[in-house]
Formats: sequence, C-alpha cells, structure tokens
Amino acid sequence: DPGSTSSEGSSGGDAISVGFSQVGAESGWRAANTKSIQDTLTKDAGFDLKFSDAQQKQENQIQAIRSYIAQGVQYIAFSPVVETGWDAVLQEAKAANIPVILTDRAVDTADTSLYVTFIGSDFVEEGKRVGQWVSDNLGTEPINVVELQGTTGSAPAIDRKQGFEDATKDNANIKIIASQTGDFTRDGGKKVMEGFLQANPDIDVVYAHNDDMGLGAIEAIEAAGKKPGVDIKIVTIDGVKDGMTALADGKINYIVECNPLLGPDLAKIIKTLHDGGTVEPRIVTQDGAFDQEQAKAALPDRQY
Ligand code: GYE
Repeated sequence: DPGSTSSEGSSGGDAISVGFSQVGAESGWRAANTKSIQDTLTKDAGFDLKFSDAQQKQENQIQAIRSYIAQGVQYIAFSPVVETGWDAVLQEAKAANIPVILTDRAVDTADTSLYVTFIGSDFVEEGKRVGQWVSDNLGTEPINVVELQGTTGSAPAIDRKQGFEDATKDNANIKIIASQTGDFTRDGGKKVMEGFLQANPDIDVVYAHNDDMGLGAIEAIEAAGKKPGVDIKIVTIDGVKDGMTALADGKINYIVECNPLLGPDLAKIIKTLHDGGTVEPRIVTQDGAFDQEQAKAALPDRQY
C-alpha cells in the first residue's frame, strides 16, 4: 500500500509484529526490564508489540507463545522462566517460520536451531564476581554463609549458585550452611531468611541471588534485632534502585550489576533480522559492580 501515509514507524512500512512473553513481575529488575522493552518496541519505532506476563509459570508462557504463533506474529521473544521443557513449543514456532529471540534467560536444549540468538548477562560470571568479593573481603576469617536462591530451575538461579561455589570452593574459611529458594521476590527472601535466622544462631553473610531477596532479608534481620550490613553482611546481584539505595545506606555490602535494559538491543536484533541481516547466536550484556562508596557515587544517575 505505497500510497498510504502511516503514523506508525519511521520506515513507512507496516509495523513489525512481535510477541513478547515475560516471566512475571517478581522483582525490581523485572519491572525495569519490562519498561525497557515496552518503551523501545513502540509504534513510533515501527513495532506492534504484544506483551504478556506469565506470573512465573511455564505453562502460561507456553500458552502465550502458542497464541502468538496462532496470531501469526513475525517475531517471538521471551525470557524463559525455567531452563528446560521448551523444545515442543519452540519446534512449533520453527515450523511456523517465526524466529525466536531469547532475552535475559537461556533455555537448555540440544537443538540450538530453535532460537536465533540469546541476549543477556553471563550469570555464572555474576556469581563468581560476588564469590570472589566475599572470599577477598570477608573470607579472611571463618564465615557461615546462607544463600537465597532464585526461582528453582531458572538459568540465573542455577548459574549464580554455580559461579559463587566455583569462586569460593578453595577458601576453607567459607562455609555455605543453608541454601533455599526465595523465588526472586522480596517476600520470599524475607520468609526464607526468617527460617534461616531461627535455625542458625551464627550467620555471618547472606548471598542473595537478587536485590529483592536481599531487601527481604534486611527486613528479617532487623526484625530479629540485628544490623544488616554490619552484624550480618549481605551481598546481592542486580543493582536496581532499591538495592543500590540499601547499599549506599550500609545495609548491603556489595552488589554485582545485572543490566535489565535489554529493549534497545532487542529492537536492534529484530530490525537487523527484518532487513535480512544476521546476528550473533550469543550476545552478552556487560555488567558493573558496586561497593558502598561506589553506590553513593552512582545512585544519582541510575536509570532504574
Ligand atoms: O536477576 C531477578 C529477576 O533473570 C536476570 O530475574 C533475571 C533475574 C533477576 O527476577 O531480579
């Protein structure tokens, strides 16, 4: 329809339809990630974005992806809540010739032809960086560590556990005395930490797989009459506003960043594919890290 004038898209062509299946709304990281995607894949930028929230349930994501296939969207992007169990639905997308882009979290499949690319952070590396910091700064004397794991079966929970263990296993001072999932939520972190505090009188360090669970742990520690960041040290991953604020306030001791702003890269990938180009099968997001002083300096300019 070359004669029509359209307010949608600068290219003047039809909008590119994209179905995005989000994990849920479990954390500050997720909120920033959703905002980045919705703010970038706009009508003005040439996209017709269909967005759904799976409330941390794989069956909801599979249903959303099937509905995107049925609607005939041009691209599907999703952040898989867990690593396994995707082959069947991804084969359906492939059979329908709809390219799939993984954002944030990986799937565990032998068939890498089921998706075009995976963009997101290196979670093993994040866990290693936290573990290395704990080993260097706190593991100079014997310490008992409790771990608040992310969602069971999710790539970041598996990889961040692994990375931390890799980086601390040679330090005989570091003992991980308890490890349990808090589902990446503030409430989950608080409840699990309450149980840890009741069962263990001698906790030195909390390793939380994300800021929100660390923030929940702060509440539990304060309720138990102890000082978070001082009596019990806390290390986390993400670097969202609330986490960085607690770090600057001395309640968290160290945060390794995980960048949630994946919207611009996702838009670029889709445009490239749409123009007939190719993209790398793995695109790794770059992350920083902050101690308390660095958090104070970085906070004023933080976008999320
Ligand atoms: O760290 C956590 C969120 O997959 C990287 O999911 C993401 C993680 C993030 O719930 O806060």
